[in-house]
Amino acid sequence: MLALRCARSLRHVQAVRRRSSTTVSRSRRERRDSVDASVLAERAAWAERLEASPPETAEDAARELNDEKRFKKAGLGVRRAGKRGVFRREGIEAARVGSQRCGGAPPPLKHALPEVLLVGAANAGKSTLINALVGAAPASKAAPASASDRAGWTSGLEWIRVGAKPPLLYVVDAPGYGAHAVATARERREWTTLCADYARTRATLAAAVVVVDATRGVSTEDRRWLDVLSSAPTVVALSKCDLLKGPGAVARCARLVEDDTQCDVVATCGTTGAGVAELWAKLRALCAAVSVRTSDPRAVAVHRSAVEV
Ligand SMILES: Nc1nc2c(ncn2[C@@H]2O[C@H](COP(=O)(O)OP(=O)(O)O)[C@@H](O)[C@H]2O)c(=O)[nH]1
Ligand SMILES: [Mg+2]
Repeated sequence: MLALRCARSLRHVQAVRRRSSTTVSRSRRERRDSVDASVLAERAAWAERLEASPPETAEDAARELNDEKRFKKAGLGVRRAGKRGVFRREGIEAARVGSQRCGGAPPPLKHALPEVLLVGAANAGKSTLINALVGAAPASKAAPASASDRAGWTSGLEWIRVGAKPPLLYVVDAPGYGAHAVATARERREWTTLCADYARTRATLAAAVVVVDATRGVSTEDRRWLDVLSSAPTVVALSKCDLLKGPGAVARCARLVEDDTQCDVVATCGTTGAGVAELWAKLRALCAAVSVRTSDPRAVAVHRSAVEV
């Protein structure tokens, strides 16, 4: 009976894969325990929804194609082979300055600066996106956030100072949620409490980014976090958009996620840096209100590429 059900679901995934505009199966780079059956099922369902939502008019189709071209051009350039491993369009100095584990206290910070929290499912690409935000190519020595193909790698809140002279703001990386995280149920519960407490009580929280994996769409937990973060200005970053295939898929995916979340959505790709300039521009706008509170106008001056848009 079980074998029959497995074969049926495999046939279903294969059928979706044949006509899908996103990655449905597990790639060779993805770990079996981190991209498990539940993730594959989410991918298949999301791929079907993307397929079933073509643009309504020719104008919409043209707009989708245009957005897609813009997105592809927006990468930060080919990785430089040099030891610093930055994108060709260089970033900003950044360093990990402290962390908070479950049951621990927040780290003492040298500067009172606005903070931007990134939350999202485990393996959604939060740490990679933070590195791209500061211009550090994946796996480079310059990368301040630790990324991994293991869902559940980030196990506490991590403060990353963006900018050095002057420091501009802190980006806070968080452990991911979701049952596929390679962690015990207890660890996952503790992470949820840690992040929720931070989100509810942190006075310097200026803005939040909910990272939604473009191959999986918006999950129930993403929605729950959008609720938890309702008191902070929030933007949704669509990650892994390089894995979407077909004409207009990125724009269509962004449109659907915008409908689902009623939030501003920015399409990004942490491995090429595409979309980070737009994300900075959004964050700059969101932080503007808080910079009044912290009375530090430098706090809203951000990544060079944000100025270049
Ligand atoms: N193709 C692709 N893979 C990505 C992207 N961002 C992250 N990844 C991969 O997804 C995995 C999880 O990334 P990570 O940043 O650690 O996710 P986190 O758990 O949300 O912090 C890693 O293997 C990354 O290389 C992206 O934009 N495109
Ligand atoms: Mg991480």
